[in-house]
Amino acid sequence: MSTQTKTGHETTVLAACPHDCPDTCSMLVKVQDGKVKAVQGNPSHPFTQGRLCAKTNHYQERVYHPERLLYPMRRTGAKGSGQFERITWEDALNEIAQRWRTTIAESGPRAILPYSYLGTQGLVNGLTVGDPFFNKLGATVSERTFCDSGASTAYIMTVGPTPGMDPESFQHSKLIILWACNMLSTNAHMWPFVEKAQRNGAKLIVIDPVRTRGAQQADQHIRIKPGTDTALALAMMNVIVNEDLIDHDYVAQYTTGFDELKAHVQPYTPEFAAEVSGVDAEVIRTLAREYAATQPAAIRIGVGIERSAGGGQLVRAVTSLPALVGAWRKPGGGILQLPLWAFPINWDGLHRADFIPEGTPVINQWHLGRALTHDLGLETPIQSLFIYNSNPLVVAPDQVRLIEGLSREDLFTVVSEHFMTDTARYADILLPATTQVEQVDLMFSWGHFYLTLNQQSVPPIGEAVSNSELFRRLARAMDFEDPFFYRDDEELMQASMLWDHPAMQGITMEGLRATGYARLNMPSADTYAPHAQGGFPTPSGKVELKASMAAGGNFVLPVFRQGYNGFQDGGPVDALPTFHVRHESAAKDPALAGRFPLSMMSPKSHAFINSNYGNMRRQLAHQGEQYVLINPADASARGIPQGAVVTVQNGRGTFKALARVTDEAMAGVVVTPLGYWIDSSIAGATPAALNPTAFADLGRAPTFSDNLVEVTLD
Ligand SMILES: Nc1nc2c(c(=O)[nH]1)N[C@H]1C(S)=C(S)[C@@H](COP(=O)(O)OP(=O)(O)OC[C@H]3O[C@@H](n4cnc5c(=O)[nH]c(N)nc54)[C@H](O)[C@@H]3O)O[C@H]1N2
Ligand SMILES: Nc1nc2c(c(=O)[nH]1)N[C@H]1C(S)=C(S)[C@@H](COP(=O)(O)OP(=O)(O)OC[C@H]3O[C@@H](n4cnc5c(=O)[nH]c(N)nc54)[C@H](O)[C@@H]3O)O[C@H]1N2
Ligand code: SF4
Ligand SMILES: [Mo]
Repeated sequence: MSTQTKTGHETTVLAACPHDCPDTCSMLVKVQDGKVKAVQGNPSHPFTQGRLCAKTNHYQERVYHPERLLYPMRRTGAKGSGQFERITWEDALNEIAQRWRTTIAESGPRAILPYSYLGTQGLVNGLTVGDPFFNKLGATVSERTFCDSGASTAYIMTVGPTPGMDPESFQHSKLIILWACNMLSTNAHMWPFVEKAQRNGAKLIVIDPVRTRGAQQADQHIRIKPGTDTALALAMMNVIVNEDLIDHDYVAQYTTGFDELKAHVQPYTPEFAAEVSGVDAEVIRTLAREYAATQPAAIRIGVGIERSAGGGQLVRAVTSLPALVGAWRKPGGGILQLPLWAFPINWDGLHRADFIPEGTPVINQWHLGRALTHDLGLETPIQSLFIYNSNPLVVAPDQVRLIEGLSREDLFTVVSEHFMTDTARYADILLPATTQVEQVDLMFSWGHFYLTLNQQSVPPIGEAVSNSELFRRLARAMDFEDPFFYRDDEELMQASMLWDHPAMQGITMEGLRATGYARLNMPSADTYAPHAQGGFPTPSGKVELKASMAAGGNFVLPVFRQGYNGFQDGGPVDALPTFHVRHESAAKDPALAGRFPLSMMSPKSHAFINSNYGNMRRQLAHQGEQYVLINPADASARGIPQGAVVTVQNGRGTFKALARVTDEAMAGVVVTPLGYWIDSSIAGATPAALNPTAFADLGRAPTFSDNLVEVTLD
């Protein structure tokens, strides 16, 4: 297909879905008379296969939404009131530059904090777009461990930054475990490959506290108490080792630390794991035996896996399993974490960490509420906040303190957004951002091996600008001289990849313009078995059952912190995968568990993507009002009928939701989806009000599944 196909007055543009979603769909945009009429999935793309999803099927409704922010605005009412007046771009930029200059003169640039994540995922407008600017400015560094930081740290400690399995190769698997992965909602385009394997006789096992859509279609659903999976994984190893189900040759040639692991897993018997996790000991034994015997066996871990005190060690344990049984030997065997590692991205060039002045402090983004309310003991308190590509009031924990911090009269806050989000309401200056059809971008994927080009379909609407243009304007306003800050989007795309890398062989911008996407130069999924003969990118070149990297202590990968390197937070790390009790549990804090006996999780919704679409009618109708899944036993013990308004609370906060009494939730666990806005909530709060700021053991991941609450009838 060419870049643009014309039929009558209609043009089809090859584009890409912008969202922070593993599927990175190739999107066809239908344009008529300068307006987007419709979008659809590209039928020729091997992963998209012609379908988008419930979130983006009608992307044009987001683009032309009557509440889109189209002009810069200045706050006129109280913070949070949402009252703004239109101003010019010139006024907005002058005001920002003048405020920042005053702050820098009085307190230094560290009093300025950027806050961003993945409103859009493109290499031009996404994760790193503002990093060179803020690094050069000398602002405090934002540590963005929003997603997969704990799992990535653990995975890299075990097998190195390998792409791992090709998701398309799951069709060749004989046994598939979806481990804390809600695939039918969060990674839906991978499902056909899983389904194909299942049709060919593979056994599909889902390990999740919730009876998800996938669990309902699985051959076996193993229900597990949140945050206890490490015990299960270690007990699987215990069985595999003690019943001698290991692949001796693979273990001998391609792993380190096996003897120590063997001794280490002895106390983790199936009985021990059953007691901790609620999974029957016989179920664990059978799982271990089947997993070892049925090759090639594949494990897909979701991001939800990392969100408890011991989430990092859990990923260490699960990532160790394939090597023990030789699962890596054939296509369709091994583990899939982030295929992102396959993409030769020019991270150093994108972040420009070399601009960061020595000694610049770092604030983890889960601590924004604490940072803004002077609870972190910062040497330079934060006086100005610049938020783009993120909606912290919904996605970050500690909502009550965050509102308090954002309400500070002395805080100068700028927000770049599509909509007046809960966070945007607290801005002093609001800046309008373009949507994907109004900009160009080059997209990596963290769910498949295709690089995708998003071409522009229509001109920017109103005075919206892309994030890349925003940072060019800010550089000009702050008198940056280096031409680096003024590169156009074409140059930015060129600079974003390491084009000489073997994985990019045969891929050109010209080619991408013609086809929209290209598979990285890798073997086809039918033959791809990257570690059939070892070759792991770890210090030893082997699977490190005993991790040599543990010696350096806990760390956060530079990609999660504006490229800032050389950091260890000093916390000790177990070299062998070890079970840690949840922070919030009867075992650790009986008094807390007495007051708040239910475990709350706030995973992804089906119809929103994080908090995107939480304000849109179609997706709200699909998703229903904010609800909480509660098991019939827990509901009846509290006199809660179906559909009742309930209050969910703990020591950090309270929110209200509609009770959905269902055994989709296991007893003792309540589940409430992420993405609803405070603005449309029943009582001015969302689950984020209850979420903890505690870190998991590795990579400073969040602990949203490690959260005790009580639910009462209103
Ligand atoms: N529809 C939709 N799709 C999305 C997103 C979205 O918001 N909506 N967000 C995108 C993003 S940013 C991400 S990171 C991915 C995340 O994709 P996933 O990781 O699949 O999604 P989550 O909802 O975070 O968690 C997955 C599952 O983990 C389970 N879980 C939670 N804690 C535990 C535990 O301790 N043990 C076990 N075994 N299971 C546990 C949850 O019940 C849930 O079913 O999805 C992406 N895709
Ligand atoms: N309770 C709970 N909290 C979670 C999670 C969970 O499962 N449960 N998941 C965590 C995970 S995995 C993730 S990835 C994070 C997600 O955290 P975020 O990436 O902050 O999530 P979003 O809510 O999607 O916020 C993105 C915002 O960017 C805006 N935006 C979109 N495109 C653009 C653009 O081009 N320019 C600008 N300037 N703005 C744009 C959108 O309108 C939206 O308001 O949330 C984390 N928080
Ligand atoms: S949100 Fe995900 S599944 Fe939906 S169109 Fe975008 S990339 Fe595809
Ligand atoms: Mo995420």
